[in-house]
Amino acid sequence: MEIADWGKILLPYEQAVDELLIKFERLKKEFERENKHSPIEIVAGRVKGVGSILEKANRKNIPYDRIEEEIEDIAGIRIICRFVEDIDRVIQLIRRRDGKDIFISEERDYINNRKKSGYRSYHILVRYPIIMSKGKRNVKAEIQIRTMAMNFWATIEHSIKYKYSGNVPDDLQAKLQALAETAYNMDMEMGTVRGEIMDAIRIIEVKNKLVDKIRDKIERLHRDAGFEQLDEITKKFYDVYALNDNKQLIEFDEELAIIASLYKV
Ligand code: 0O2
Repeated sequence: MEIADWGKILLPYEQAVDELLIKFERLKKEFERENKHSPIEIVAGRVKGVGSILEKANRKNIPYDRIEEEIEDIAGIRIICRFVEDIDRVIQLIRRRDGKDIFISEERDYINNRKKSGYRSYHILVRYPIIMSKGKRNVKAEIQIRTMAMNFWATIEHSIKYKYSGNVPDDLQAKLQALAETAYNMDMEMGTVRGEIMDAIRIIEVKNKLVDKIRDKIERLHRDAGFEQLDEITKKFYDVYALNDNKQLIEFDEELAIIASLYKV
């Protein structure tokens, strides 16, 4: 395998990551459009760098000409969730696509069976078909699903492992294992106030949507119907907004709807 070949080799992986990113982003949008809590908070994707691929091949004694067969995470997607419960919902969403646009080859549950390092995450290994100019290719990809707390821990631990080239001193390793438990306990605690957090998020989302509706009505009244009392209505809007009460915003929006119908907007 020539070093100059890598650009070409990685092309299908890049395409798979791009397509999968779009698909998971669209799923997230679907939930948001329906005013439902999205189990997907953040989606990220990357194609492993050549240095990282070679390092993994050396670490696992994989001959360079077997890299594509043996390394499962050249294409990687990471889905970050707010709550541990959301991880299960994401797994179900992916399983529902199995055999359609995604083909699951293996699932690795490092949440119930955490790694010795303390690492927690749910991995789904898939084959993802892409169409290139020369035809179809099934690209291997790894989807990692984890909470924000698990991700925070994994990011920190990854950098430390990199700094010590994998030979992390025992005391630091023990500290990291303890921190992994702290992160997991936080996830568990968050789960107990999930309802409260979701209510708070919903209130903010409703408020932001109301503000957009009100702004749009005022804009149309001014632009399409020559409504002139802009200063007055703007002041009233800011006063109502300052009350921090969605009911007042709803009433103001209804008043505006009456004015809009009088102006035939
Ligand atoms: P990168 O740089 O994130 O891509 P191995 O790599 O030997 O641990 P394997 O067989 O490739 O494991 O599969 P596994 O266990 O499913 O792990 C694949 C990926 O999961 C890793 O890829 C990491 O991203 C993540 N991971 C697994 N174990 C740990 C861990 O202990 N700590 C952290 N921070 N991440 C982990 P890469 O290629 O190792 O790294």
